[in-house]
Amino acid sequence: MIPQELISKIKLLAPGTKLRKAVDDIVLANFGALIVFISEEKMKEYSDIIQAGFTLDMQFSPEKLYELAKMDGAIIISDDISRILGANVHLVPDPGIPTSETGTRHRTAERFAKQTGQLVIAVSKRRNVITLYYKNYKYIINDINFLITRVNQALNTLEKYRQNFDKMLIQLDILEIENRVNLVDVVDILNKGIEILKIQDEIEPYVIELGVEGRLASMQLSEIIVDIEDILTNLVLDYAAEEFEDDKSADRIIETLKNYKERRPISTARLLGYEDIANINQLNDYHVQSRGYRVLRSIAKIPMTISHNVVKAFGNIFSISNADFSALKEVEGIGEKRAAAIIDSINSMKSRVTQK
Ligand code: 3AT
Ligand code: 3AT
Ligand code: MN
Repeated sequence: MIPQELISKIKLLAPGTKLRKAVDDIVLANFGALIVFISEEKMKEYSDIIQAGFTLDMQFSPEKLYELAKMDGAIIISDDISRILGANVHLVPDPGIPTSETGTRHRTAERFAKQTGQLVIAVSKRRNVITLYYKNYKYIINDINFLITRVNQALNTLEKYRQNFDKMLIQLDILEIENRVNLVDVVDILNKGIEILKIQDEIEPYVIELGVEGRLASMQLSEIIVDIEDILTNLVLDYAAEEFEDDKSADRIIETLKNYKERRPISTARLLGYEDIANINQLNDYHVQSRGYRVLRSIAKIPMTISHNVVKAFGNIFSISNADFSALKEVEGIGEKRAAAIIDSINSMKSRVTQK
């Protein structure tokens, strides 16, 4: 996983930014560059390791950066990328700082970033590679075509996973209405949803790195993911062995599941609080009842506090699904509209039962 603080730096260099335009031109012209990002105040602070060269103070533009890259030495740019502060500068970071690079430009870039904690970009003249150094991180900017292929592959996988997830949800609706849910059904759908979130986490940095080139992918991604997190939260609220007071506790369980290397049905069941589940047979035969949060919140769009009242009044989705209009309306916060929304949701679930 790429850490968030590094992702924010990768973003600065994404296609569509002025900085990327300049760097792409430098690569095309086979120039090479060493670019340091630093605030004016910090420049004074580091006067011993940023030496000589030309002191400049002009507005940043990709064209100017490109022209300055024709010179030897490093180029200094303000860390908000608004001004060019210097060019033809010699950097002398502490030679005692370890570096794995060989060329002087890249060795200098890595050491400078480690010593100062600032962002440094090295463009290799020989290899046409853009490398970003920040603190102790080193990140080689990916080729756009590689990124696009990779992101599209992941999106295809995600779409298939989502279709499966939706099928499982419809199946769960039916089981809930018929009061035939077993723990294994819940655990399987939870694990499938977590897989989807994991793939999303994996490709998100690439989508960010793609910048404007990744806009379409970004839209597709949010389209696929939209409500997954909410559904998973509600599933945990519905089926955790012990009733939770709020979303936070449920989300903690989802985080823990995400961090598991592999998601096994039994360990997921245990995480939900079913600690006596020892084998798959037990999991398959363990009858559970939904409290009803998913149907109330995700399908009928009832707010949490009021859903909570409904769950308190009826206990589980099976009782809610058999409650009539007037019984629902007696619940605090449920008026005509919300009672109707709940009944509509239940009816559409019931119609699937008869369809199957
Ligand atoms: P040119 O006139 O461009 O040949 P220059 O004095 O402008 O020389 P550059 O900054 O272009 O020098 O560096 C050219 C190469 O010299 C780059 C690097 O391979 C080598 N070089 C520069 N400084 C050192 C150093 N301290 N130790 C080893 N090699 C160095
Ligand atoms: P290439 O992959 O060849 O572009 P490199 O890491 O092999 O990069 P070189 O030794 O070939 O690096 O040096 C290339 C240029 O990098 C020379 C000089 O313009 C710049 N450079 C190298 N060291 C420094 C430094 N300490 N400060 C400023 N500029 C430097
Ligand atoms: Mn070289």
